[in-house]
Amino acid sequence: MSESPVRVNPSPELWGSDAIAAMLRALDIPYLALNPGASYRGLHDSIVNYLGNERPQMLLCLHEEAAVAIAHGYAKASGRMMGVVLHSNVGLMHGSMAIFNAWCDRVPMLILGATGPWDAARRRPWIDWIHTASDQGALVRDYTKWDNQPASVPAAYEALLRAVQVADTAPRGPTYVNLDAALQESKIAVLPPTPDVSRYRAPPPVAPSAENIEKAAQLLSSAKSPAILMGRVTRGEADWNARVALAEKLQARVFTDIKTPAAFPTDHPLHAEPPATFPGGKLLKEADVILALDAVDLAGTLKATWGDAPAAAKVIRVSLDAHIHRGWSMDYQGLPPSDVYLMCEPDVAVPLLLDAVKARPAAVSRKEEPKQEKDEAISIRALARAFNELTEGMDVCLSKLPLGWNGAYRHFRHPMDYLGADGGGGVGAGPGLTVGAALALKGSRRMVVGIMGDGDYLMGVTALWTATHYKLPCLMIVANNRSFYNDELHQERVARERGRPVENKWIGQRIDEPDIDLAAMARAQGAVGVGPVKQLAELQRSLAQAIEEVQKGAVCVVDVRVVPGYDAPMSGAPAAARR
Ligand SMILES: Cc1ncc(C[n+]2csc(CCOP(=O)(O)OP(=O)(O)O)c2C)c(N)n1
Ligand SMILES: [Mg+2]
Repeated sequence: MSESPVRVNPSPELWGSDAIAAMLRALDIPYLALNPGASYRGLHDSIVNYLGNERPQMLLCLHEEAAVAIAHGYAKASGRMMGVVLHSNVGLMHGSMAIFNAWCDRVPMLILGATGPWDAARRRPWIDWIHTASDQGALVRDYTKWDNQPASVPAAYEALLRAVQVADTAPRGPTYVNLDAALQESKIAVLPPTPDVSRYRAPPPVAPSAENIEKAAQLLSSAKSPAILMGRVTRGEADWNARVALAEKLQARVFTDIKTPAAFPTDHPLHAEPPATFPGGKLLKEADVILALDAVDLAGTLKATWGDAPAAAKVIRVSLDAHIHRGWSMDYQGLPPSDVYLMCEPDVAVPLLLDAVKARPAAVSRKEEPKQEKDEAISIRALARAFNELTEGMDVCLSKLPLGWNGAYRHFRHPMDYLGADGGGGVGAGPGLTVGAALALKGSRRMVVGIMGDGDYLMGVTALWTATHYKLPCLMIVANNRSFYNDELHQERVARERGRPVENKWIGQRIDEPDIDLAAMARAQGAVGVGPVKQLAELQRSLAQAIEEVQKGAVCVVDVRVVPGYDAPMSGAPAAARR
């Protein structure tokens, strides 16, 4: 996947952007996903001709939204940050929705931008003027952890050190460093020595106080019916095992959230109900103590369970997310009550609680798996069944699931089995998240598979080219209902409420006439395109063919025509839940 530049008489002269490039290497940024632009032509040259396009290596993307989504998927799958470079104001505007997704998903990312020259005397007519903005960082300041526009090479060193440190300090998130074109293109006499980056790393996790752990442990040990709500937890196997051990020691019911990555074996007898968009409800109401492990919307879950009445259960909230809560975006959700508040990362608290709690006797009996109804047409459920049969015993990493996916369709048995949703509900992330995960897992045994809606695929489809160009095997299965169907459901709701014809719900929603050939869009970018798969009888064979292609190293897309309709995807959803 390398693109090696020719080396012709390297000049002895050095430029500001060479120093910045050297710093990116010192910081161990592995890749820079980008779409080019003159505002950072200096840095571009330094990556290619000063660093030889390695460590970091450029990954060319056809759209900035894809570049950011790829870095997002990479961070989700690897736990590590990579970089993105976005051209002046316009590239940043294109990338901004994906930055919002990454922010809401709390993933680390180093975003480099460029502007100017800030010195108006050095601007080329017209173009340098329209692509220079005062306070460019303001465009993304409300959904990045920190931003800066350094005015010198030493200041750029410090800005990059800080940007990486801040992005990687929990709660993690994207940071933005805006590099003035003139700074990049200034000649420098010597390269200032790069600092020892090991002295600027993110701090180790903070542990909660022994007193608070004791309080939490007492509540849990004396509970009649404890429950654990899983939220943003790590992908580590040891952390997974500790969560399982804690649930077993407490005999606590466990609830998982389809918005966040795999956190607990869904086929474990203590796993209460399939991962849901809106977890909680009837079964959670039986709990008298709830341990919430950085649950994304704890207040919403309590509301879904107890309505407007105060939660009857005692709540132990484990989260340091409040450190990142600000005024503009409400992604902090409602304010949950907490009887014990452990302000730390959940996987730091779990082993401490595991030691401190008393074992409770087993009370929960094994659940029965629901009876399977026969599939008559291709629904998302039928698609899931065929996929499950074909991937039995294989290591799969699901990088995306469609909105109509019911958490009961497939079990998660390993932290890498599922990476969670897009964070910010910004449609179009599916392809980029999948390509980013494929980049992180390239060469591993795990096959990366994104199952996504046609709307999601169509908005982000050009991410495919980056996967084919850099040979990043992955499978995208499009659950193609030829509609922005989620919103048909909203129109249906509104029509019913207003006594208007429900039959019109498809208008302004259906993606039909012309019918788009999604597989051809894949083939056009060098991927293998399978489908459209229209008959149930063809489904298994088509998916098998696609899996084989990916195993041989291809990027493959299967267009599966699913009947519109969701199979109760929003279990526990309050009646007025919106998307
Ligand atoms: C950027 C963006 N635009 C619009 C929406 C509103 N929206 C939410 S779901 C959805 C439909 C997505 O379509 P698809 O991926 O095909 O899934 P389906 O609803 O058909 O199951 C839309 C348009 C959004 N969340 N994000
Ligand atoms: Mg759709």
